[in-house]
Amino acid sequence: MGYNVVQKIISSHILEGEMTKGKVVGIKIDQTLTQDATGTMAYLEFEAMNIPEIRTEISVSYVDHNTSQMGFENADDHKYLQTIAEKYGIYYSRAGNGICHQVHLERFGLPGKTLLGSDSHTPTGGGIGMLAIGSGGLDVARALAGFPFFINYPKVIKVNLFGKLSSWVSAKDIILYLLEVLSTKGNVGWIVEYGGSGVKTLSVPERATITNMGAELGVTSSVFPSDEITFSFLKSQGREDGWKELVADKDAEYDRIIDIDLSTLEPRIATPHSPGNISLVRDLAGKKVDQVCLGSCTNSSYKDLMTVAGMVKGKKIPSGVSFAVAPGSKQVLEMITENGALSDLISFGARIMESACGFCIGNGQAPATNAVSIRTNNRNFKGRSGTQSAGIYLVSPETAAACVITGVITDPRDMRMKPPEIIIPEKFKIDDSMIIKPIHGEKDIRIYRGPNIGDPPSNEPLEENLTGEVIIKVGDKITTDHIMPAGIRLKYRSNIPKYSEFVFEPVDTTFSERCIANKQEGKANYIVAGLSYGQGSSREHAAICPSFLGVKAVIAKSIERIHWANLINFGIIPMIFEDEADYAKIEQSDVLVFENIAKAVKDGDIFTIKNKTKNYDFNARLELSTREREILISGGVLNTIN
Ligand code: MIC
Ligand code: SF4
Repeated sequence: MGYNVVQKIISSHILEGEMTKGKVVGIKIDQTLTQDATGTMAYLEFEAMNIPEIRTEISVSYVDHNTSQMGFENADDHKYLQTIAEKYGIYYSRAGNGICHQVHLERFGLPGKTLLGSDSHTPTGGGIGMLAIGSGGLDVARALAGFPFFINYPKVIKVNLFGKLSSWVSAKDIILYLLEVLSTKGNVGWIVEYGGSGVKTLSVPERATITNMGAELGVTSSVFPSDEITFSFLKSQGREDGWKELVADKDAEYDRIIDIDLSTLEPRIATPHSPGNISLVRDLAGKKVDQVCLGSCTNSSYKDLMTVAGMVKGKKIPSGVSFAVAPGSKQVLEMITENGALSDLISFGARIMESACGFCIGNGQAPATNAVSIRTNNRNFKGRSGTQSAGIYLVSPETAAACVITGVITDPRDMRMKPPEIIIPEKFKIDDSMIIKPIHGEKDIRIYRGPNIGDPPSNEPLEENLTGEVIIKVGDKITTDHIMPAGIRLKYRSNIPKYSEFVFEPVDTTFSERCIANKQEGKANYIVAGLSYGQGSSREHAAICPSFLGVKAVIAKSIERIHWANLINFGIIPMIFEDEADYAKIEQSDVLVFENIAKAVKDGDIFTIKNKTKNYDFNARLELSTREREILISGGVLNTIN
C-alpha cells in the first residue's frame, strides 16, 4: 500500500515509535516558530534546559501578538526575545514585520518539512505542504533542544476537492463548510489531507487559509500536497530552490473521505460565539453591522487585501460602520502601498492597523456594547474581542467587503458588481530587513530581563494521596480564552504570579483567590468540565497558571489535544469520566479524595475517586502514555529535564 502525504512526512521524520494508529510516535522537528505571547515562557523554559545552541534547521521568533506597548511590559519582552535569539541562533522577526504564520509561509516554510509552533494556527504551513503542528511553548522548547515531538499516530481524513469555486465564493467558505460538517469538537487525533482535482484551483495563500482554520476543527494538522502551484508561490518569494513535489501515492489509503464539490459552495458565516456555528450569509442578510475587520493570520494575504481594496475603490464607508484593516505582513503592506491599493482602502474610510494580530487577539478595536462585528478572523469566542456583549461573525474577505460597503450583512453575490480581477505578481517584494539573522558559534550575549519577566514556575512531584475541592464546574467547549484571557491581560504572559490572578476571569472572578486559599491550607483544587475542554489557543498559560494556583487535576468528558499536552507538561492530571452521567452528579465545592493517585498514574487505566461530600465513588480514565505518566509523577516536564 502506498503512502498519503501525511504518512510520507511522518515516515521521513520518525525517531521513536511505530506507524500504527493510536500509538505514540516521536518525530523530528525541522523548524520551529514562536510568537511573543507564548515565546517568552517557551524561551525561559529552553534556558532552563542549559543547551548552548538550538538544534533545529531553522527557528524563528516572531513579535506579532503583544505590540500595543501600553506600559513597559511588551517592550521589555521584545528585548528579552531579541537577546535570546542572538544568543541561541534563532531568526528574530521584529514587531511590524507581520503575523508569524503569514511571514513564515512567505519566507521560511518548505514542503515536506516539519514545523512545530507555539501557536495553534501553526498548521497554516500545511498550505505549502509542511506537516505543521501547534503546541505549548514547552514542547517547542524541547524541539529547539533537539528532542522529538510526540503525537498519537494520526488517522487521516482525505478532503477530496473537485470542481471550481463560483465567483464570490472563496477559500474561507471551504473551511467554514468543513466546520459545518465536522464541527469544532470530536476531531482530536485526526489530520486532514486535501486532495483531488480541485486542489490545483487554489493558490498557496488560499490553501493556507484552509489549513489555518483546521485549528478550529481541533485536528492535529491539515496539509495540502506540494505541486506546481507551490513551486510558483515559492518562486514568487525567491525560494524555489526549496521546492519538492509531495503528492499522495495512487493507492494511498485514508480513514475517512469527505467529498466537496467546490462549484456548489456558497458564502458562509460563523455566528457568535463559536467558529462551528455556521450559516449561509444570505440567511442573515440585512442585519445591521457596526464594525468590519479585515486581517488575522487566516485572511491577510496580498490577494485578500487586493480583493477588498478592489471592491471598495471609489466608494465611501457608511457612517455607522467602522473598518479596521491589518495587513498580514510588511511584504503585503509594502506591495499594496506601492500599487496604490492602500490608498483605495484609506480613501474609502479604512483605519489601517499595524501588521500584527491586533484586533484578532483583542488587542484594540474592541467593538461597542452589543455591536455586530464582521471579521475575517478564525475565532469568535465570547469576549475575545474585548467586548463581552458584542457578537463576532467570521467571513471571507469578499463577504467582509460587501458588509462594509452596505453597512448590513450582505452576500457578495448580491453586490451587482464583478469580482475584482487580481493579478498575482510573479515576483513579490522581498525585503527581509526586519528579520534579524542568527549568528552561530561563540558569542558573548547578555540576556535582557525586564522587571516583568519571571522564572518558569516550579512544581512538586505528585503526592501519593490528594484531598481537595471541585473549585469550578464548567460546561462544554470551554476555550482557553475562558481559562486564560488574552486582550488587556496579555502583557502579563511573562509574569506567572500576576497573570494567575486572571484565570477564569470571564467565567468567575473569584476563581484565583479561592484556589489560593485552598492551596494555603494544603488542599488540592480540581476542575470539572464537559466536552472538548481547552479548545482554541495553544497558550500553555491555561495550564501553567492553574498549576501555580494548586490545580492538580481536570476531570472532563473530553479534553482537546494541545491543552491535554500542556496540562501534563505542567503536572496537572487530565482525567476522563468513565461514565458521562457522573458529570451531572458532581457539583462545585464537592470534596474529592484521590487515594493512591501516584500509583494509579504510574500504571493504572481507571481511577476511583471518592466524592466525600455526596458520599459516592466514581471512575475516571487515565488515558496516558508511559512518557506522560513519568512526567506527571515528576510534577511536570521541567522536573524531568535537569
Ligand atoms: C490565539 O489565536 O488564540 C493565539 C493568541 O494566537 C494563541 C496563542 C496565544 O494564546 O498566545 C493560539 O492560537 O495558540
Ligand atoms: Fe494572531 Fe489571531 Fe492568528 Fe492567533 S489567530 S496567531 S491572535 S492573528
